[in-house]
Amino acid sequence: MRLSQFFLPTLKEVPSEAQIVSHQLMLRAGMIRQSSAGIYSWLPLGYRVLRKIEQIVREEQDAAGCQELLMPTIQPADIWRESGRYDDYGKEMLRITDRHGREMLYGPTNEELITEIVKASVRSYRDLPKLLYHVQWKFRDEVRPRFGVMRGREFLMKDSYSFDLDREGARRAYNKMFVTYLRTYARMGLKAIPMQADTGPIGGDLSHEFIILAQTGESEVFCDRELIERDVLSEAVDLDGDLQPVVDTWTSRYAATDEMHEPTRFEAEVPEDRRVSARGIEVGHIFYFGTKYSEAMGATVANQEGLQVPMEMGSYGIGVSRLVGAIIEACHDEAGIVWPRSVAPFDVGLINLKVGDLACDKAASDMYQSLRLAGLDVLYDDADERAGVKFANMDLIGLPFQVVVGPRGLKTGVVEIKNRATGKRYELSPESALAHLTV
Ligand code: 5CA
Repeated sequence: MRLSQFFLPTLKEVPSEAQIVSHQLMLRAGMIRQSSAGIYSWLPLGYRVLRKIEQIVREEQDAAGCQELLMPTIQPADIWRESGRYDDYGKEMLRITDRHGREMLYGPTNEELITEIVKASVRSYRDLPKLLYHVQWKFRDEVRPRFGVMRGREFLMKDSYSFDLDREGARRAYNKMFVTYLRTYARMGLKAIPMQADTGPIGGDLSHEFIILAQTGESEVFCDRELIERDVLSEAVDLDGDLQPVVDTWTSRYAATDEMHEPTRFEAEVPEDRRVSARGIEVGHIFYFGTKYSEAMGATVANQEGLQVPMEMGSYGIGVSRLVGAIIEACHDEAGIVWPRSVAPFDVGLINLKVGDLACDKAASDMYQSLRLAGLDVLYDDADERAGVKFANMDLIGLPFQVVVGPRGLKTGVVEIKNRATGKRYELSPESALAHLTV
């Protein structure tokens, strides 16, 4: 993509309405624009990141045998009356009446709708287990939407739902999602720690929040340092095997949000030098709630004895749009965003320092072609701007690598590569630069 053609409305000033760094940087880097309180448009740069995150979430869900479908954003009120949540949900639910006077709502979550779908076609224990998910916009009329996409009113969530015959089956599904979540966040360059959690309006008696540590986190969290130091991606797990021992290695160590924190237990179980108390951002939440919805909505199957039993269910959410902000909270410096490679909007920012100079134009354009041929996503700064502005903008949008083509370097046949995360710079021939970036 050529910067001269790209829609990237960056801002020089820090917008006054933005209190936290991720919100400031998302506005400054031209990733989002507010449409009304807690509701945002995703501009091209931001949308690229959102899609990358979605893709990682999808790949890991698919690997766990979870099947993707798509449910609508608008739901009928009836099914929420059946589950008993229509009144309980209160003002957070956006209620709508259609032209025929039918009561509808903009879904804040999908337990009812998925139960309705599965109930209509699953009749026997032989049809189970089922693990289904979608990635869809939700609406919650939060009292205080704030921190940009971190606490929005309209936000993108991945929500999965499991249906099993019995508790053991439901536990297997829960464990599968537990392990899958750890991998999902690790692939985004995040360390997410599962913490025992309150179940709130979703209900149930087993629940974990996945929390990443960041100074601006909304909740205070307490955990054992060993959980932070684990390298999830290097641990091989068999998703079809018994995952309980793996889950136990996480849940046997202390980790709790302030709602669930027990100071005396924390001190008894965790040696002083390993006690971490920090702030955290909830990037996912998983629930086992058994037959809460299936019983209320009559979602039963025939078991091996031919008896009708309500299905055992769980639901599993990931805050896809919140993750964009959360990743920035975890990955930035004074100059701007520092994207982990796996979610970066482009792999490389190519800067032509002297647009209009024949040698620079040719070298930059050749480099642009070669990088793209090698399969990299490149943002090519071909705009006629001062070098200082170009560097500042590239640092702000935080692409993992910058390649700088300038007249001085070209005289000795080199270009410069800058690693955004480490700040290290290398002067290399264009061929070596290409090799360096495509390993
Ligand atoms: N039905 C369950 C699981 S599918 C559910 O709705 N869980 S939840 O309420 O915990 O939401 C799942 C995730 O969505 C949260 O962990 C959080 O990361 C994200 N989320 C929740 N509310 C918001 C919000 N207002 N803005 C942005 N993300 C949100």
